[in-house]
Amino acid sequence: MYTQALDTHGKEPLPAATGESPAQAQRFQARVDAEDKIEPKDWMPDAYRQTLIRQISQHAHSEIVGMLPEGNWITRAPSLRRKAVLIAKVQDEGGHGMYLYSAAETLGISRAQMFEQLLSGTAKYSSIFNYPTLTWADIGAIGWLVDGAAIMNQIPICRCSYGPYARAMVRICKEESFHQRQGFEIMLTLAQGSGAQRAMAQDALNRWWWPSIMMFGPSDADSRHTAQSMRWKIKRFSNDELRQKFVDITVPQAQFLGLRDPRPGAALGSWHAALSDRPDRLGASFMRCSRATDPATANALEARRAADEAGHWVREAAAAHARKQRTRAPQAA
Ligand code: FAQ
Repeated sequence: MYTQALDTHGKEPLPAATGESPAQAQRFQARVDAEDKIEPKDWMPDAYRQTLIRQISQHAHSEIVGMLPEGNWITRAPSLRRKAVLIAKVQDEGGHGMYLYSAAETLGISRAQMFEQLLSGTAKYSSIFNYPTLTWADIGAIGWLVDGAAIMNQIPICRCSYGPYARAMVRICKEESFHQRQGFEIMLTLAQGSGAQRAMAQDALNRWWWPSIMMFGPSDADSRHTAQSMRWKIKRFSNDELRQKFVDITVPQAQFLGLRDPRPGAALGSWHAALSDRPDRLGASFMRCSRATDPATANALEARRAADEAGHWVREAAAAHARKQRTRAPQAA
């Protein structure tokens, strides 16, 4: 019943659904204001449903695409311990994608539709996962900065108004917290190592710093969805508020590691100064990188499509096995 409207993927201004009266919208807002959780069977405005589908599916896609840059390093991890930890982390990210797809499905969209939107490039995912992982230090920087930014953004979502999304986030945040610590530990080991290792850690910070602060989305002035999402308590803080918190926490960590400010001649702690230093970094290049037409995005999507095609026979075999089990079970009983 809801799927007809889903082709818009939350981007078009939605007409009021039949029967969506101002009184209903007011009652809904009152529940949100009273911190009630909205559950799948509750009435909700169509635009609320669409906003959630857009955000949760983008979030799920980010977790799934985000497995790729780290997955590339599993065979090259420098010790058995690091390999085991990285395998566990990558597996966790896959699990996060699955919880989130399940949460989005409660809104009336199917997993197949979400995958189709990812593979066709109509759905977005966090642009950070289009950047290459060149050295082992990048795995440290991803854990420390990318998972660190993810936690900063996602802890408030544990209190978001939509029950299934809020509940999925509780476990995800616990796991992301472990991911952040393992990344920081890699950075600490490198920062305390040889000159070459320290240089590798510094180079990783220089390359991942900007993309990680872009994870919070465009600046508030350019954000399309923040104001309404905050009214609905899907978002609790604006993009710039969260970004500033992240900078405030991360800068002392960089100093503890003995790493230098990645921006030549600028104070690392000042996000606003950073914006005025290099407005291009957050503006045009960020939006370009999040579009399917960007070469890095196109490559990542091509890799996903190839993986989807290569895995087709596995899904078919699993479905055939499940069918066989179902027909055998009653006979056995
Ligand atoms: N990249 O109006 P806003 C992770 C788009 S999980 C690309 O501010 P909103 C775990 C946005 O979609 C990381 N596009 O939008 C991990 C919108 O496009 P549209 C993912 C971006 O939704 C770690 C347009 O810009 N986390 O890292 C990005 O209110 C390590 C206007 O933006 C989440 O998804 C971007 N970075 O706020 C896995 C958290 N940012 O649809 C593996 C949940 C924005 O209008 C390894 N999501 N855009 O065409 C959110 O909190 C929000 O969706 C924001 C964006 C804050 C990301």
